[in-house]
Amino acid sequence: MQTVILAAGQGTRMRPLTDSVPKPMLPVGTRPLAAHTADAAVDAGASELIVVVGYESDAVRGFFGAEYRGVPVTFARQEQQNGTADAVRAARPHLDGPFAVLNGDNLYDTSDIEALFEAGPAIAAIRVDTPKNYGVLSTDGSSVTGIVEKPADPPSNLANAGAYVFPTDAIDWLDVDESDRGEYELTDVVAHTIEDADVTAIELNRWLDVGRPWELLAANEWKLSELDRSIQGQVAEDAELRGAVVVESGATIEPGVVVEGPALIRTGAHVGPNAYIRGQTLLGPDTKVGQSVEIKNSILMAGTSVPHLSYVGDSILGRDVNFGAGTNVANLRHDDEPVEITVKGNSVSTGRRKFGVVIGDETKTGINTSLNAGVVLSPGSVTKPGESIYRDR
Ligand code: TTP
Repeated sequence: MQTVILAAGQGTRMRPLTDSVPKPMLPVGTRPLAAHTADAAVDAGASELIVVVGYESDAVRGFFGAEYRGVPVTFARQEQQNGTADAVRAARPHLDGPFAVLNGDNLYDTSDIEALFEAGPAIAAIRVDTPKNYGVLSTDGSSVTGIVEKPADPPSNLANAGAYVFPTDAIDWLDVDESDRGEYELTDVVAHTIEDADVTAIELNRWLDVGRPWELLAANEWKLSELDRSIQGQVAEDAELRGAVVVESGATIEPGVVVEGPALIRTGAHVGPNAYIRGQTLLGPDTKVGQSVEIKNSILMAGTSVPHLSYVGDSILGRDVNFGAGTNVANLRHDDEPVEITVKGNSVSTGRRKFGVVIGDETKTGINTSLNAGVVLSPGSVTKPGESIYRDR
């Protein structure tokens, strides 16, 4: 089945990490986020991937190329990010039969996508505790009878999980009206499809919508937990690698280092001597983690250095960041409340008791910088030696 992967969005809630990298290309385990979506489609038998690109499209095109895991890839360009139906409309010239649509920023289990593809017209659903924050489905047995966006009085706790199989006729139903929020929404295409065809709700076992920075951490937690131990790089004899640790070829682990799995040390990374890498950490390509540095449940993107005497917990450091010696991250509030961060100007709870900081690309901190829990720094930020940072900049 032809599968449309939506990867044109601006990822505004993920800023500043998406200032120059499109969200689908942010690292999740060994590959970009959208590669996991594509994997689920390929494993479920996709015949062609039609990847809709827009924002920072070169990175997405460069990653997928003409073929992905033996499946042909076609790109469709969405000129303006006017909504999900508009994005599928960009793919329309390439569609010629029943087709699937997957959000390029969602993680799924392959078996769930297989079930979706087998079901014919179908929509993926996930049971949630707070349905009023989602598109909510009404069902009659396994058939979908309605869909309503963020209802005050939800008809069920089955949320729309952003994965669909449409019948051929739906190619003609993509020209929906503009919604109240000024977008062309796939939900309206779904509503039309429900009226015309029997649409099955496929309940997913697991699903993650990666919209905000802490969800990128959650995505890594998911994908790192699936890694098997593999040591290809150079590891000093007295370094200790516990459990599901992956050290890629071209990575170096110096003496006195302890790594607790699941952890992924990518090619070109240099760790130690005497560093402590704790579980669910991704050290990206060409990162450096030096003497007496502890990193826990964090993502360090390509080229980033934390060379001396630092603690980094539950944090995301963009590309080519440099932490001055003694830079430390707070990841816990003394009142034990969930850490909040600012997303598009609003303070939002991460829902996490432990969350550190989000650091834009090419930031440099002065020595002994203290970064408070929930701080977000824009790309290219600089802090002075000894600064305590409580506010985003
Ligand atoms: P969203 O998560 O709604 O949008 P986004 O990814 O741009 O993020 P944000 O809201 O933080 O700005 O989009 C859901 C999926 O649809 C996602 O995979 C991106 C894709 N998309 C497009 O391809 N084109 C669009 O015009 C929109 C709005 C989304």
